[in-house]
Amino acid sequence: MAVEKIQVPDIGEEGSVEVIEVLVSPGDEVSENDSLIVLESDKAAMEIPSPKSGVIKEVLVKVGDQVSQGVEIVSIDMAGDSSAEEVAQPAPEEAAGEKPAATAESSTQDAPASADSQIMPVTVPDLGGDSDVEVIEILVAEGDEISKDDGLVTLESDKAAMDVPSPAAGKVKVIKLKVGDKVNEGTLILELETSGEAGTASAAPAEEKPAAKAEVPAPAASGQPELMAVKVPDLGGESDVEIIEILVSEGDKVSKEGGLITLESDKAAMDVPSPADGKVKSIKVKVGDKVSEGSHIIDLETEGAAPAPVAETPASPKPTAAATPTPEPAKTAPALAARTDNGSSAGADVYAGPAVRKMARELGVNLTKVSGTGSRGRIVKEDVDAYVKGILQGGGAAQAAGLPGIPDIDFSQFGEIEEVEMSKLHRVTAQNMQRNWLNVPHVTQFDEADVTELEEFRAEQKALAEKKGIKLTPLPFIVKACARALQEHPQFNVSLHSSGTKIIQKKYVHIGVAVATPAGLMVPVVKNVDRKTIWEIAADIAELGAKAKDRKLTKDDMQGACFTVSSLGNLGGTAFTPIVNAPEVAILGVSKASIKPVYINNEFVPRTMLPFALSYDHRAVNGVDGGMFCNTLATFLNDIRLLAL
Ligand code: CAO
Repeated sequence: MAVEKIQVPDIGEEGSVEVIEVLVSPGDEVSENDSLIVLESDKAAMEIPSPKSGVIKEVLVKVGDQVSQGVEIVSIDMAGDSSAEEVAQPAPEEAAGEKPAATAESSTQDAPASADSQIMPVTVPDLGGDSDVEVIEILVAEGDEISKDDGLVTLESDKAAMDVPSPAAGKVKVIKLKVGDKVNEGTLILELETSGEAGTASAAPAEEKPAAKAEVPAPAASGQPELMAVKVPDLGGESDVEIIEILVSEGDKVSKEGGLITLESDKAAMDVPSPADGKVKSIKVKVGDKVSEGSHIIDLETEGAAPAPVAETPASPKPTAAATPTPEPAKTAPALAARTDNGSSAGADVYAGPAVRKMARELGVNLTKVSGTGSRGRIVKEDVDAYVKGILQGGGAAQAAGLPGIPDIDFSQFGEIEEVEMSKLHRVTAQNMQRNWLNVPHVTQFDEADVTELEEFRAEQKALAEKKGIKLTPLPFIVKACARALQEHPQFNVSLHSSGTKIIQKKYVHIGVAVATPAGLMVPVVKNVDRKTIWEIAADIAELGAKAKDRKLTKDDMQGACFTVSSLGNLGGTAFTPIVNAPEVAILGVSKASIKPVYINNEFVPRTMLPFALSYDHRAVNGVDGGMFCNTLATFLNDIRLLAL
């Protein structure tokens, strides 16, 4: 029997670290890489794995002890030198009829042929500088048959999202992690039952990975501002990786670990974190540049305190190579070599960097629902902000109500297609329409006005209108009539307060006029309609319509409407149901006037009838009010002399 004392390996910490948990007791059988104790410093918690299989003889530390590299943790009876007595003492799993862990018994007593199965502990590989990284998804289940390089778990730090690939093909025996666990290099992920060949092949001693070189010269702790050249850290074997986002500007104050730039290869996106607190002095790169390890990206003015180098390999427990006949963990440096398109709570198949994913996860945003406005449709932080804002303003009612989304369909299976990016205006309009449709309990009432005299009067004014350079259409009359109806029915000139306990009564009358432009729908606002003449309103509509089409509307042109008129009168149609432009509570949809036979004084007479539809928010206005508003509107349009009073 060989008893060996297991010591605290290089944990990359200066000074001693507290033992916060002892995970084994004398008599426990442990496999290599089973955790023995948990240490915690002010930077990280880390599990110290056993470099050997065997039976714990004695535990040499207790909770609360301060330990450092070289301190003895446990003494262990080496499984490889087990006595005959131990061989005769089967492990509990064997007694239960299960295959034992990959102990000496299984390789000597059972004398497995190369095809026999072995248990391979799979541990978290080098995390490329990260520690305490969260498990956000377990990609396999116990009993799953998996292939080499299949993703096992997805880890996500604030710098990168990464899958840990399987180092071999096999069957998942036991999963040792759960979602939410924090892991470091060496943490046991699962036990994999492999064929004898696979086990033998992977039992080669793990090649010790030299610590990555510091990319940033550590300035002396002078207390004076120092200029630090921040360089791209180890990219896990990737080079010529594209910069897809610069996350800071010159003059910005940044905190240590705050993202500076986002890189993206064809496999993953990662943020390069700041190695220290400081101020961005100058940015040496731009979006689209290709960088590799060591590329100079930013000059950072620090306070002179020596910061940790950016790419220094993290403090992580690592059994020494010689003492660790462990199956070699995946050598992928996951910071960049990992997939990011794996489904996760943060969003499946989305084009977004780790910082954005983290932000989304923290806010509970499903990134598949967010439209990206970054280059090539990449989702940037502003998109998540806008999405959340939309939800807060009611745009997420569908999600909140648990309505199922509309699935994306591959239409190319039915014929030729082309994907066309929506303009920003189109996207905003779509979002607002959905928000209004879902939030406002709509009622639409239909009516018509006899505009025979209005049209006769308009025809009479044609020459004068031309002289004034104004095109006198029915619209300014309609807008003016709406203003008068709003004054007579002030319950339409309100907005509902979000508290649901009060309304905001408006004493001004500004009316929006919907204008369809090639870029999308805009609703410029004619201000103080109640105080303007028909000519002034006509001139305002013409000016605002032209500005909308030329995309010259100002913010002021678009704000402050109490009510909207949407006219399709130039096109035709008899009726449509406009959507209330919340926070307004009503909208008028106007269709094309036409000559109709109207029964007056016991006979049918030809009259020009203007069909219109009033949609309103039934929370603010009831049906009787709607009917009265329509009557008033029809009365004013019927006899436009009333508008002059
Ligand atoms: N019934 C019959 N004819 C009508 C009418 C109606 N309800 N409304 C307008 N017309 C006529 C006009 O009189 C004009 O004909 P004439 O030149 O013979 O007089 C013609 O239709 C075109 O009018 P217009 O669209 O140029 O002018 P407008 O004042 O009605 O609209 C504006 C102004 C800015 C809204 C317009 O330029 C425009 O963009 N119209 C398109 C309609 C639109 O975008 N509606 C938004 C609907 S999306 O919800």
